[in-house]
Amino acid sequence: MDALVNNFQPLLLAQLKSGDYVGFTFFIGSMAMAAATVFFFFQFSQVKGKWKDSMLVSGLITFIAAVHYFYMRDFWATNQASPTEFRYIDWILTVPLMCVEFYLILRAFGAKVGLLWKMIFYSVVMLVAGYLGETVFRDASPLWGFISTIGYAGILYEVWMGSAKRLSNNSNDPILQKGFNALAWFVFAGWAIYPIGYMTIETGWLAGLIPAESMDIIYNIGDAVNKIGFGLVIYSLAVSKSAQGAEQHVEAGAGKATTNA
Ligand SMILES: *C/C=C(C)/C=C/C=C(C)/C=C/C1=C(C)CCCC1(C)C
Repeated sequence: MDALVNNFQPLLLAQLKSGDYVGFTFFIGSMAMAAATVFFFFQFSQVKGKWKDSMLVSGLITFIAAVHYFYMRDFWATNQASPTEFRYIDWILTVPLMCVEFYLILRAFGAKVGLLWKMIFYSVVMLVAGYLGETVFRDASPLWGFISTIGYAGILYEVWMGSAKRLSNNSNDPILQKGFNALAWFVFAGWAIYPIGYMTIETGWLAGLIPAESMDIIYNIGDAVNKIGFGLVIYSLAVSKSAQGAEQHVEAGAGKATTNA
């Protein structure tokens, strides 16, 4: 029996200890992401046409996060240290997918792939700089945080003032605009949670004010708010637009019936 357990030791997950609150938030994060994924994939069949693409991407974002959270929880429980690599690999996959969500909802109103690439480029600058500031150049974390913020500002500019905003304005579609504005608020207020976590590291501007252990808690809260919240906005937009499409269909059908009669 002992031999059996020992053979399978590498497959057993590290246990969370009582009082390990950071570990708890990793665990809750993995469950929340998994539950959200099931929800988004199940709702896939409830929406019509191109809205299925948007729902699929929402589900992929939370699915990728769920898998990373599973690994991050284990890494944390084993080492009691931040799973920085898993964290940034998760972000480098999911943040561009969030840019894809913007592109998908604006595509019908003339969004070009160029807009998508521009937003992905800003995301990469933001995340690569953040990673370097947390790892290789930790002593100079404020400088790398600043470079990262330039990438973040680029995304903010696109969705609040740039071409993405203009496409939304020109759409003359109140449902789309409402959804777009909600997503823009997530990028402005929700994404601003992350720099707060970053600044708690020992070379950061908030070092001493907020304990450094809170970084992962802050990132975990940010991920739950942003990945699940973003997906729910897309879901409600997709459902409203699908219902509207169905209504127009019925109206068109009714019109035809009258003409025929
Ligand atoms: C699902 C994951 C998301 C939405 C991650 C977003 C991450 C950010 C907005 C990170 C931003 C950062 C800065 C603006 C400066 C400091 C370094 C970062 C990478 C934490």
